[in-house]
Amino acid sequence: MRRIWLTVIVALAAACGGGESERPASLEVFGIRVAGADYGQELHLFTWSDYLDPELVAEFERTYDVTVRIDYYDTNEAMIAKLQAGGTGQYDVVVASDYAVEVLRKADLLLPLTHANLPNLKNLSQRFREAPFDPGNVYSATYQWGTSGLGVRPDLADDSTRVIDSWAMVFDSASAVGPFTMLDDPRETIGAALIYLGHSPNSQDDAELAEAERLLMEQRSRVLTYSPFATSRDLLASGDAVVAHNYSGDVLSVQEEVPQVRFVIPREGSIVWSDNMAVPKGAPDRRLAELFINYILDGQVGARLSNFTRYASPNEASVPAIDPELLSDRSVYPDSAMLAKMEFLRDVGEARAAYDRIWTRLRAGATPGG
Ligand code: SPD
Repeated sequence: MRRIWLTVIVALAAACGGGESERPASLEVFGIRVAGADYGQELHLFTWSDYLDPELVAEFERTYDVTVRIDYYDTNEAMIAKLQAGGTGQYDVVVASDYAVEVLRKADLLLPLTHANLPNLKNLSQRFREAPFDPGNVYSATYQWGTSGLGVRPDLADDSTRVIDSWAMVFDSASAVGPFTMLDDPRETIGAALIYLGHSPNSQDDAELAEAERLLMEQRSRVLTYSPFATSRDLLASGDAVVAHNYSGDVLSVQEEVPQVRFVIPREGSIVWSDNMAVPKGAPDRRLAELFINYILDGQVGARLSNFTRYASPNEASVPAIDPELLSDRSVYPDSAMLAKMEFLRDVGEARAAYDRIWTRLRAGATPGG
């Protein structure tokens, strides 16, 4: 029998809503007691696509007698633009990456979390309770974390002995091993170029940014496509791309269909990131939002989430139930030597405009600096 039913203590009081609803007057589950009258019927979630096990959605819906409505996005920039254009009132929970939490917080678009409603926050590991973009989880709680790097098909490479753990496979034409894609994500792709050149992916230095732009412009004619992570994943699976710049879990999820697929964290270093749950200002149902966040932070739920997404869990209580193969995969949980070469993206403040200009010129086919 599912663990949830072992732990639920359902008050036997009459269901609310004149007997029409199955919802009990109060219930205690996932570490928190809540009155059924305290929250509404629908949770509105805004998140990355392919990032939530449908069985977890169904369990949350059954447990709290609610319906979950989900909208998806492919980049933080698309999510931020929608929230800035007045979308905050449409969503109860938004999943935002590290630097995007900073951007949303500075734009005053987030509500502080009510810690009394989130007993499972204690399950987060220290690194995610004291993350530099939101120390003390004032506005956000980590959902999953991962790394960015290169998905590779050694079985289709021009010469499999030339497959190396380096960004050179996409930035140096002499090291290419076949058609490749880059992420249609400004911070990730400009960040990868900066790292290959030996700079920080958070650089705010004009000369370094100009150098990265020149590298990306030189690379442009060789890029098969700049694509969102899901398209990159599919192009790797179909074999149209032999190398695909992408996120760890989305590459590893291809292995079920194509076991030869590898995920490589380049030796020059890369980006490590976290995606985090937050409640936008104007959220229709803050209480329900916090029930959802607390649910995801449950140890068993967090493990099921990682086993589904193939991304790393920030939840210490999840570790015993995570697939041991995932836990021991150093491309999912990099060792300390590799982590030392990786950086979280941060909000670059005023330099955001420079990144935007580079990206617009790159994607429009304009000349550098023009
Ligand atoms: N399938 C969902 C992938 C989510 C990846 N988040 C990446 C954030 C990188 N900044």
